[in-house]
Amino acid sequence: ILKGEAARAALTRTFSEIPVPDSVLDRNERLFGERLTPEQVVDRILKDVQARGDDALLDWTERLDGFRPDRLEVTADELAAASVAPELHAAIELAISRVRAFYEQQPAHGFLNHGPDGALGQLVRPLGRVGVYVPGGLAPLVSTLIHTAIPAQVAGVPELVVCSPVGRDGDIHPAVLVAARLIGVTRVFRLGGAQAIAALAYGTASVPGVDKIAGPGNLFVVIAKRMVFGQVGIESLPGPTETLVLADDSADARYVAADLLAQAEHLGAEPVLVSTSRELLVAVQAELNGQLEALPEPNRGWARDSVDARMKIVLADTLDEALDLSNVYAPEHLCLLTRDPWSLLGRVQRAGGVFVGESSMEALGDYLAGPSHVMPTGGTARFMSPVNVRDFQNIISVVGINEETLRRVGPAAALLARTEGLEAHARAIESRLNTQG
Ligand code: HSO
Ligand code: ZN
Repeated sequence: ILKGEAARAALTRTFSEIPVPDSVLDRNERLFGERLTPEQVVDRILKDVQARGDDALLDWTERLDGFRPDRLEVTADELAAASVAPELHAAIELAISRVRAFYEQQPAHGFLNHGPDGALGQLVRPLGRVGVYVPGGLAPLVSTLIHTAIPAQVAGVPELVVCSPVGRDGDIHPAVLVAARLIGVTRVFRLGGAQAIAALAYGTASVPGVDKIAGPGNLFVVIAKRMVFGQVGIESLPGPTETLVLADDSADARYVAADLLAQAEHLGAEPVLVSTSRELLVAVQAELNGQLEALPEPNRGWARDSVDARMKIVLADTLDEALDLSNVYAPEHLCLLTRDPWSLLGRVQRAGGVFVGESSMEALGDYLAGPSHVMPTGGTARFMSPVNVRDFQNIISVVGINEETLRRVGPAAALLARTEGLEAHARAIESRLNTQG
């Protein structure tokens, strides 16, 4: 149990490169005959896709994912034929409609104000084509497709392109295809990893290049996104997930433990518990062990790794100190399990999402509470926001100054231009000042 300065130090993030597990280097050695870093592998993939297009996509998919798809693109017929059990179909529809209803409330319009200066404003336009990466390795993340594509669609993006690696059973999970169809995604490709990011960034004969790529991914996906940024927009670089549960003595230890474990079962996750009650901390630790044992494999193993390797337990003197520590940590998810959670909201400064009270568990937010579950990780909540409508729009500034205003402010602009040594700028401004009025 951490306290005071030690707690603050444990929750303060320091800059770190993405850790590369030995297993990745071992695998690279097997595949390439040398211990290439992930950056070196990604660099090869990006260059090859740029040079050889679809052939490179097929070759890398075969080499890295162990299969060679007959066709990269899911056909319209396959998309139409995908089906899941009726209850699951209804759950997907419910999630889509709730996420859509949430983003339809986000103010996202421009303005054009005709005033004494003339007209000044911002036009807001949707991006033309957005690529959504849907991880598929360990779990088919149908929710991630919904939580990324819907805000883009609400933004007005007309074309959504989805890339997802095929799972163990040899194809993209039907639930992902059904969600894509219900959302109205234009095109779906059986493509994962860095090669998918390369395809979306550069475009190939079969995969259209996009304006921006959204959605989380594994180490190789994140590295590829970093490398293509600039060529194409990147919505974020989500890393391993983290949750900070802030609880007082009124919290139910069973719920606290359950929420920490829901977090812990994500690979590499960091569960954090901050409480003002030592009794609660002790009770949660006992609960946690019990609930962990009761989890089936492989989830138990994943959760145990997160708990053993990364879980932090903090005792705070006051709720104020607890909030202060949370703001330092800037968690992706902040769960408030206190007597009066709403009273704390005003003091939350940095977090991806706040989950207020017992019936708003983070796991619900992962699926269908409303806001996207793609939230800033790793302390990036200091400067980033959850995926939202604005990520998929651009703003065009409108300048429509009238003559009268030009006469008033033009001389100052010309002076600034000369200060910068830019004589032609000054003359462009003054040419109008001399001829007018
Ligand atoms: N909690 C994860 C997202 C997720 N959970 C998807 C389940 N499915 C990262 O925020
Ligand atoms: Zn989750």
